[in-house]
Amino acid sequence: MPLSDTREISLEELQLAARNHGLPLEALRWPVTPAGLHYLLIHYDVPVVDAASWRLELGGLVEQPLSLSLDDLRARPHAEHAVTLECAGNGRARLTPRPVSQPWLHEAVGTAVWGGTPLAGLLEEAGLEPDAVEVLFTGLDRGVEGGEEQAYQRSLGLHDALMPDVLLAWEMNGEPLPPQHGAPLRLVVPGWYGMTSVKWLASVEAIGEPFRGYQMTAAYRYRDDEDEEGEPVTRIHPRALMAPPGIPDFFTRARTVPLGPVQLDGRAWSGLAPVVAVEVSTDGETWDGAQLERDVGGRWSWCRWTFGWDPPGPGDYVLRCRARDEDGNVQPDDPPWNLGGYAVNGVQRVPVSVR
Ligand SMILES: Nc1nc2c(c(=O)[nH]1)N[C@H]1C(S)=C(S)[C@@H](COP(=O)(O)O)O[C@H]1N2
Ligand SMILES: [Mo]
Repeated sequence: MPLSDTREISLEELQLAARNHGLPLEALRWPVTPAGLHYLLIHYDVPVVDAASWRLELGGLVEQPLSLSLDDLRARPHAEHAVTLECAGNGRARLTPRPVSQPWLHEAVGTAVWGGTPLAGLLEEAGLEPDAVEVLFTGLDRGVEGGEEQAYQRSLGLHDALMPDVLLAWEMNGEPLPPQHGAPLRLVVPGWYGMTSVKWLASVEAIGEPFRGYQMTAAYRYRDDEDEEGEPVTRIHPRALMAPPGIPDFFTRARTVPLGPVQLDGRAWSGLAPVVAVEVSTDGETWDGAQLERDVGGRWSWCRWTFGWDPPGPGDYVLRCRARDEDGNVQPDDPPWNLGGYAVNGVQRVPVSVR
């Protein structure tokens, strides 16, 4: 990924940002994100797919390859999970130097109720051959990235592909998938950064060697320079976000809050382990615990947090929040730099003016 030393966002970055919108932070107040407010990340073009003639080809190292229409899939066991998806590049835009790609600030997140059938059931039905080591997912979308023409493809090791909550999903919030979210069928891998959840699925293939495609070996690796092999980006690191209080300035989005007690609120999640604490700082020095509440889903969806704040007087404040999970992962103030700008989960700062 090229790097930029200037703070100015280029027209190419703006072009990506206008296609791939984020969650407006006030939409953190919905337990389940309405489809149109959920963030989007589309590497190439949204493909136009005729759902009536579309089929999923499930093959490779299996005893019984399957070719499945949507009706065939609907005849399989149905499962639903509320899942918080986050783009691995969330937070990238604030790095210096800045990896030039989709310039996310904080907002590449959303929670939807995904409905479909467990992938494990279909792999079992097809019967994995003993020499299968990974499952490869291929989307119908094509493009050029890093100079290579390609279909969007990602793989998962067998252990991860067989996790019971991994879905082949044809529904989002009880409706058929919208085109931009992967219609007619997508993968949903709970707890993992979004790139894993391949949209517009064409095929699912059991393979005998680790897949070395662009999205596995060139993109989505933690590394400091191109020559390093690096570590793969997998599960979502903890993050808490605040729905900014008060009202925004149209251009700067700086907040104005009337003097008096105010309830701060937001969401927190981690794909590594359940969130156990959210702390809030209103003075830049001390941290106090927020109330946590699970108002949607189970392990794979974000929690709501609330915090009562009574500002000591009029003035300018910087509000901050941070999440900690059960494994002790906490959000750093300044996360380590990496070439792709992945998992940049630094603490959110929300300047407010109390009047
Ligand atoms: N086929 C395909 N699947 C894809 C992508 C893509 O560009 N093509 N983008 C991935 C990335 S990087 C993310 S973060 C998520 C975004 O899912 P959403 O747009 O439904 O929020 O989809 C993933 N699946
Ligand atoms: Mo992403």
